Amino acid sequence: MKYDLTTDWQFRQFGKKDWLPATVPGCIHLDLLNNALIEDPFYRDNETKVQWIDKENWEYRLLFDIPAELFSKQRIQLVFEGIDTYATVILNDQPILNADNMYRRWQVDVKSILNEQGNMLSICFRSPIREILPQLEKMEFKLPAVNDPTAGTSPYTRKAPYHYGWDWGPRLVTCGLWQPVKLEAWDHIKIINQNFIVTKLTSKKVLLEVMTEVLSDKAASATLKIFDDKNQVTITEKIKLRIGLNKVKTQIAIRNPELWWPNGYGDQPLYKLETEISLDKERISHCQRIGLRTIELKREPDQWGESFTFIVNGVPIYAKGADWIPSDNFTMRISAEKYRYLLSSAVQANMNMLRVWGGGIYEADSFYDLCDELGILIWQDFMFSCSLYPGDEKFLNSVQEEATYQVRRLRHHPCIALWCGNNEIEMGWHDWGWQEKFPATLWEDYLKLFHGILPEVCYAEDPSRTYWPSSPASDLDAIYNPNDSARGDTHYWGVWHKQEPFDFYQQHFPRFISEYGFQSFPEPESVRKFAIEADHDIFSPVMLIHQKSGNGNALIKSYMEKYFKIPKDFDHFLLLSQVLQAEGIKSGAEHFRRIRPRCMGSLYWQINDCWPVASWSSIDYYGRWKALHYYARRFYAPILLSPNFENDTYKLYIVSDVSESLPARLEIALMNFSGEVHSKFEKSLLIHPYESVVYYTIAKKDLPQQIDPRATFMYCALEDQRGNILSDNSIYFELPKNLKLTQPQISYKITKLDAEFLISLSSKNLARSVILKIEGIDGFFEDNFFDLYPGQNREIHFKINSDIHETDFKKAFSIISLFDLMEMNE
Ligand code: BMA
Repeated sequence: MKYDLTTDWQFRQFGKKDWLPATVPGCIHLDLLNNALIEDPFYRDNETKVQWIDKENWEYRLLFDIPAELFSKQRIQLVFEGIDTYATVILNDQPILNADNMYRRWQVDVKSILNEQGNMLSICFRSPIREILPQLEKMEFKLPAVNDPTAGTSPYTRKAPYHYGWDWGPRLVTCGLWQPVKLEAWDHIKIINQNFIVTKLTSKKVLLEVMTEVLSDKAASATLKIFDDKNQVTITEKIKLRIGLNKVKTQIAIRNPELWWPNGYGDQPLYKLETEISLDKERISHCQRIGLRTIELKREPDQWGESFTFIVNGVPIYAKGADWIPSDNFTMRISAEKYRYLLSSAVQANMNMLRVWGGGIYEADSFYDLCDELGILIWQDFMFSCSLYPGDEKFLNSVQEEATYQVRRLRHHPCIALWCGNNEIEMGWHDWGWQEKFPATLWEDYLKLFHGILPEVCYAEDPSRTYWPSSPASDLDAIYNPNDSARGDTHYWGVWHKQEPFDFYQQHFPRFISEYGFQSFPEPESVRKFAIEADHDIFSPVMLIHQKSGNGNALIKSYMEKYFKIPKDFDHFLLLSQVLQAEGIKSGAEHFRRIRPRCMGSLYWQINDCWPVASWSSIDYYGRWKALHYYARRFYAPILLSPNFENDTYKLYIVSDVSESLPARLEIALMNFSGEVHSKFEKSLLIHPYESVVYYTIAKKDLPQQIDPRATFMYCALEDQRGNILSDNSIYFELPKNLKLTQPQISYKITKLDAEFLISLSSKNLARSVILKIEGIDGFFEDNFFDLYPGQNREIHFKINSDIHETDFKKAFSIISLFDLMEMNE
């Protein structure tokens, strides 16, 4: 029996008199905001004005009664799903808990302290900064913390590293009850956890080993029943319970199983398994939803080094996706709807894997439930990133508790593909000068944590999955260069951090690329939510506060100069930065797909944002898709037609993530920007399953001499047998800034349908990077940021969230293209 303690909380600053209403789950910043004591930290430069909060201590309290039925139970536990972070908990004047790790669940037996009425629960949160600073002063050196170079307290506290700031996030060091608080009560028995391991899987039958952990205060025989919602499983067994913790093992078989697949490879059927245990008159139950699949990480020697391929149900999967960070600095604001929107956006962009990056949080249950439903595999980092960590016993014990709790919480999800120790720590030690600067004992501490405790927890609690020590890493032992492209996963940051041009992606041949990225700004409508007119300059103080990657804005500008012409208009600059980012990542992503099976995964950095900011994201904080997300849908399509210029030759690759051979027609047209076709070529072909193959080549020297490379392009399209375009792409012979684009002559028609508008458009001449805009109307263009080829007709749907009159829509709607962004008509 459960009883939520989430209403009627109060809070105050330690030492102050008045109590104010608080929200649980919540955090101090949101409570101050809700009580109008601070302004929105995301607005303009407010972040800088709220830095005092994390130096103070804060008190929370709740006066509560409990229902008679719950009070009558033999055992009552007070359960905190998550406490952020240093807190002393007092119940009815008795100290019951000292918390120091936000990533674990805390539970305390409180039966003997509770009253039926008038209980007082109070919690004092100590400043996470002041908790550590005095200890730091006594130390010979501070542990490196890329995100927290000044105070340097972050690595010492088991609290989300990104709260202390990141190169896409503000510094907002929260405290509070960030997860639900409740009472859990029972009489004699309780199921505390359950695990399901697929021991055999064929298309006819799946065998599962079920481990049910039961807490009992009686030694007695009981009955265990397991059944499912599809009526495929019913087992009833007599079990013997001892006093204390019982691990009950059961086998179940499911005939004609429906297998779970990642997005793009099949469906995501899920089985809801109900377990009931009856002992005398007491009957308890537990429900768990699972998916039937096997997953392994295949690492075998091959001609390029060692493979790094995820295999699901025996099928090698090309992992397509991005890195995931927390979707808000104040995580309690992330609703299940927000998760659904973002994860559905990942699916719409043909993604099948996200990496939950190690500087954030272990996400909420609803996140993993949705990934199960949508077929998104999760590369799950443990929450350690870009720092070295303490190696003392207290810290290691705390991590062990945390990891055990998290693995046991998440292991039944079919979406989880891999446990990974940390983000970029092995790389930090090898490549960022840490090895030279710090004593070798820190490396020993590293090994204790990431090659000792974490893999031991994983093997003990979840032997069915691989533990991978770090991202990037090259092996289970830290013996190779962690970012070796011959083995393991790789992060490539030459583009962006080292200012290398986009075509440098093509010099890299990783086995699995788990990070590469390029920044852009959110679109004007999003920027207007945090910046006023006076801030509308990318180098204004407010815009620089919303850029956390050093000289990022200057970097965007210098890349833009390289490929495009710099817009004079601020809004146009924001939009062109998105086109720039999308073009850059497209060139990387297509390359990493073309080189399959050498590379078997592409995760770009990053899909989402935690606040409104210039960042590497493809969806901004408000949920608006940037150009990159529209591009991702194309470059991650199951069939990709990808032209590439190699050794003075244009090569047309077709990359397939599809299991069957597909008959298709390739069409290539060389034309000028007004649509006059110089030459045309067509070819029928069979697309090879799960392969990347060159189907057509043309040497540069064989291109007609008389064409003007600045005003000509090669349009390439791949059609299925019904004439639907599977993938199309174009070759331009010059950089965008050198093209002789002309003002697009776009005509369009708007039709109102049920919950959407249909925009039919075509252009007489080439319109590059067409951007459909709508001002002040909430909704979503199903496609955007595309090239409109001469004479081509396109139909784009705009989904509306509320009823809009056609005339209002027409007034708010406009179209621009690269020609306008680069202000070529001046
Ligand atoms: C990666 C990540 C993050 C960072 C990103 C951009 O390496 O792991 O630490 O935000 O780079 O610099």
